[in-house]
Amino acid sequence: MGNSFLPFGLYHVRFKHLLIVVMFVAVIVLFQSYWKTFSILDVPRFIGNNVTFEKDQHGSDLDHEFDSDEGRIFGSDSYELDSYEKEIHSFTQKRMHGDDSTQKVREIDSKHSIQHWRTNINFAANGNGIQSTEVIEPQNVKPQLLKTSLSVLNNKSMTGSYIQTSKLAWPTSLTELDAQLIQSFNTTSSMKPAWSSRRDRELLSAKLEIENANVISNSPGLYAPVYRDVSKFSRSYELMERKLKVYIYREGEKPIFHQPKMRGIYASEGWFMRLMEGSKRFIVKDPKKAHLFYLPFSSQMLRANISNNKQMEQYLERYVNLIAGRYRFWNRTGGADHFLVACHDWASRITVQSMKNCIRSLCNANFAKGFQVGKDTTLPVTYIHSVMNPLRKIAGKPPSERIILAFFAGGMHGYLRPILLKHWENKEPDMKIFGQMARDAEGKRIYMEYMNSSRYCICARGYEVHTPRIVEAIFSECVPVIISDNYVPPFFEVLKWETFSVFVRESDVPSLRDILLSIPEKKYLALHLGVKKVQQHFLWHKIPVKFDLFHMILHSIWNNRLSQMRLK
Ligand SMILES: *[C@@H]1O[C@H](CO)[C@@H](O)[C@H](O)[C@H]1NC(C)=O
Ligand SMILES: *[C@@H]1O[C@H](CO)[C@@H](O)[C@H](O)[C@H]1NC(C)=O
Ligand SMILES: *[C@@H]1O[C@H](CO)[C@@H](O)[C@H](O)[C@H]1NC(C)=O
Ligand SMILES: *[C@@H]1O[C@H](CO)[C@@H](O)[C@H](O)[C@H]1NC(C)=O
Ligand SMILES: *[C@@H]1O[C@H](CO)[C@@H](O)[C@H](O)[C@H]1NC(C)=O
Ligand SMILES: CC(=O)N[C@H]1CO[C@H](CO)[C@@H](O)[C@@H]1O
Repeated sequence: MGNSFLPFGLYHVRFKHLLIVVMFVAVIVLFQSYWKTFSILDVPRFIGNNVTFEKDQHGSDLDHEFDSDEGRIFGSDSYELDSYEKEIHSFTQKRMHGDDSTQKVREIDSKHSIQHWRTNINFAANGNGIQSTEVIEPQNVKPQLLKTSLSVLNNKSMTGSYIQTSKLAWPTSLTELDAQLIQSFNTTSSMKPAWSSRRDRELLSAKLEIENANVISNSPGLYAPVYRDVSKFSRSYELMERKLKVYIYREGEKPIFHQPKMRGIYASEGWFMRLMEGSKRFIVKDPKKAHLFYLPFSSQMLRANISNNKQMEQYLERYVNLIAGRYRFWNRTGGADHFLVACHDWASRITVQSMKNCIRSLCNANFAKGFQVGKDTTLPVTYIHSVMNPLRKIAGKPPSERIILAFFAGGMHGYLRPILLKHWENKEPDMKIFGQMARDAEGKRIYMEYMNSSRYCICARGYEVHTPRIVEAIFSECVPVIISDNYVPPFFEVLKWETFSVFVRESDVPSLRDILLSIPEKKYLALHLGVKKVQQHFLWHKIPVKFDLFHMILHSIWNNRLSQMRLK
């Protein structure tokens, strides 16, 4: 909460005592679960590693911070479990990447150490600030590196096309994901339904209409440059509103099913569930009329009730067997017209078996860990503090008043953030890169002030690839810089992320500043405008409105179902 969005100062004072008690309990539980964890995961060789554990256990960022598995102290009923879970992540990460990446960074480091751009930032009092930035070429560095990146970025800003040649340019990860998406249209085809249905024919006719959509140059309410294809999106969205019918299985017991949790870091799944179950437009009572079937469980509640990975999987498998036995729909497509919406870190893992054909809307959208681009879809992480006022657009400062080049603050979760700090904490006056900020009201105010006054907000992965910072940055009109290899950004099927964000590969952290400085002012202004234009897609409304987050999530699911169907 050092970084939290809303003023929680009052809460903080009131709960200060409670907090201390909870921390104490958490530490004890943690210590116990440490042993339990490794017996569950059956990785006994980790046990010798006590140095790492000590460091993590005493880290002040075990609790509230703004990231996956973080900030659960408010309204948290499974706090201990979360901390315990973080330990597992932390260990696995360190084991899997830790040594490797440290080694790699050392290599990169030596390569880049000569590469200290002498930069002259003039924080002009005239309010023009960063515009007077001047990049002076360093003496020892291959000059074409900078030139390449500049011209590529320049060129990109003009043409909008992908250029794959320069490592310093757009990261391969995004380009690769794009290739994956295109490939998925050709190759991913869900199993042929056991028998065809009228609903399939309706979907196919919608698909045909979308593919033949008239080219429109401006669509009301949509800013064309931020979409892959605004004509198709517009048509597709319209058809979804008119035609899509969803059936929600009644089976499944509370609290795991049918009981949305509306606050905290996993709130996206709760908000979707609440709004879906309350939707008059999309829901049908008769499953025969449905194009899509929703499996209405909360991965957060599942996690809270069952702490064992295997048992969670089995629980979901029993559910699938139940509905497959009771209704004909699951067997018809093997689950391909079924979907789930889940935000917990583990949701991806526990659904990959029994729900493998389903369209999975997941926060933890990791391409390297079973997320299938074109079938699965990314659920944005939205940290909700107040149900009454779920998310709000913040009037950020105009570009001319954004005098800080880049901002980051947060706990040292995962392997990447320590690397980020190692390179950029207290290194350059225009790089405000911090660890955990103070958690009081003042800390929050400062955090907001930084988000408000920075050109770029660094969204570095934590234990997992996803982070609520992306949505946060979008709200404060700060261009998100996503450093999280293999993360598939939300609404990837529809949005052209490179028009309102910057992707930097994890291995390029040492050149982060160069990359950002090499983005021309004109391009930056375009990115900034893009951010403002996509804000509408990341807002929850208690009563959904056109193009809002609820509709966008549903649209991605609809979109992916359509793209898996074959026109004859
Ligand atoms: C811009 O990109 C195009 C290909 O998209 C290329 O032919 C051209 O040479 C590039 N221009 C510069 C200045 O790099
Ligand atoms: C995929 O399909 C498109 C047309 O929809 C075609 O142009 C492209 O060559 C195909 N790619 C592959 C890898 O088959
Ligand atoms: C699941 O968790 C909720 C809230 O934490 C609790 O009330 C309920 O009893 C739990 N159910 C089971 C089966 O453990
Ligand atoms: C669906 O298939 C499963 C496994 O083959 C079977 O047990 C079940 O009875 C089938 N459901 C229906 C409704 O026929
Ligand atoms: C951010 O900046 C805008 C414009 O200056 C201002 O209206 C808003 O109050 C600021 N927000 C915060 C939290 O400082
Ligand atoms: C088993 C093991 O790794 N023990 C180590 C625990 O940490 C202390 C202090 O860092 C080491 O001295 C032990 O060897």
